[in-house]
Amino acid sequence: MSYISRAIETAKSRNPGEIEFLQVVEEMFESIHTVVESNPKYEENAILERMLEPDRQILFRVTWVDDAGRVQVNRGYRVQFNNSIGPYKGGLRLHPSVNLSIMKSLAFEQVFKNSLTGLPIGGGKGGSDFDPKGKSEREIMRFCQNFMIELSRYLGHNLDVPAGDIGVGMREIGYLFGQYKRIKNVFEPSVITGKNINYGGSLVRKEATGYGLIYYVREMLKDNGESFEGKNVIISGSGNVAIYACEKAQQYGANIIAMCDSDGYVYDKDGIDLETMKRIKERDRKRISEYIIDHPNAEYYSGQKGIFSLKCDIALPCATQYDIGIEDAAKLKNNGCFVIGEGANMPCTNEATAYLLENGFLIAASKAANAGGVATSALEMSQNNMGLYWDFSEVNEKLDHIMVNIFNTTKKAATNYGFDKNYSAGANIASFLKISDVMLNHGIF
Ligand code: NDP
Ligand code: 2IT
Repeated sequence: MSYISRAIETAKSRNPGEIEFLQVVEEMFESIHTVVESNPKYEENAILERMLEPDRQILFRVTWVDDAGRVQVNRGYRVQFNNSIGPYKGGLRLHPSVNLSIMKSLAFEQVFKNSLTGLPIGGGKGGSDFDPKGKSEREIMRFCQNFMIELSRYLGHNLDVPAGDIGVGMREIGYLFGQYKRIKNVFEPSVITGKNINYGGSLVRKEATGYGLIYYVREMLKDNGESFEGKNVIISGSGNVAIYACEKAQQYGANIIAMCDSDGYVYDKDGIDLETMKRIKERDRKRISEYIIDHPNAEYYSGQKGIFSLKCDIALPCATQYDIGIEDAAKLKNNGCFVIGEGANMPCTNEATAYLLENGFLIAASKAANAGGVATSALEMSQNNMGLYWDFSEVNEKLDHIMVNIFNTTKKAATNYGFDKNYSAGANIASFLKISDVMLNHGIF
């Protein structure tokens, strides 16, 4: 049995039932087979076993009181996976589906994603099974404050720096930062990113994941003699990542024909009106079904999955993990789609990814393609530490440059290791080489 196979078996026996975590491990390890098996040093130094075990997994109770005066209990998580190249860095997710396996899978991915940005950030992830849907603003504030009471023990600008993810945007970051400031009695802006610009946030952080995704896909298209111009695009999700992916793709001449939330999807053959979408989703926090009130020519269908049955050239899954299964992948192929840009983390199952690659799809893998968010978080930390702030175009140019670099890095690794147009494998190899080099050759144990 090869070293990789044994490491996967160890992961399975140590983490029984952690389906999501084991999926990301297998996906990563499959691409690094040649690298690992060609150098005995990896095994001699137990590199894979060290990479598989988070430095620390923190689980805690969050107690808060709802508007009716009832005491509520949720579970809080922070997985500090690996800080070989910088402080733990990664978002906080508030969603009822949150569990330890999902947290670990996201934290594991974050380690490698962050290394691709070229910036000094390690990997972590956190969150809670708290469901923000249907909660009042005061309830969300009380939850965030109580969550931070415990989380604050484990944070610090050189230790662990969270940010947003599903269910956590600028509003929640404000509640979290405000509570941290009260507990620690210190104004420490680089302890959390995604802040409002009025108290230390960075311009472009809000747009960064969506814009960065489009910059990466632009490079991938260019590499294959293609562009966004005139392409029909579907975007799953209508949150932070989806909205700014839509904005930038439209600026590049793409026609965004559909977007969704977890209830259903909107199909607008004339192209999604982004201002309406921002009003419904960002300002009013309503359901996407309201879109057709202003745009009666558009169509609304309940059930989010149907979005992948639409005819399109490019699909940008920007909602959540494992959104695209094998059946969705087959529908996309049969309808002429040939490009997948992963704005969400791990939006394709391993089976779907294998099928799409076999069928010649160009895939911009999440760990590379959505790294613009965390990269801009690192730029926010730099600005906080310098006490000096850049204007929109300066941050945007830096982001664009970082995404071009990430594309070139992933392409080069894919080419060097015989994976041709499989940029996902390139992302896995390049990030593994960087983290393992530090752990193997530079005394970072
Ligand atoms: P938001 O909370 O802003 O938006 C999430 C969107 O996905 C909503 O439209 C939501 O619909 C939809 N959705 C559909 N199905 C689900 C589901 N089962 N669980 C959760 N959401 C669902 O989150 P973001 O846009 O920030 O994040 C989207 C994805 O991008 C996630 O995978 C996240 O990890 C990833 N990501 C985010 C980054 C960031 O900077 N924010 C950076 C890198 C990756 P509904 O409103 O109905 O729940
Ligand atoms: O998945 C991600 O990269 C994020 N949610 C952003 C993390 C960050 O620290 O900005």
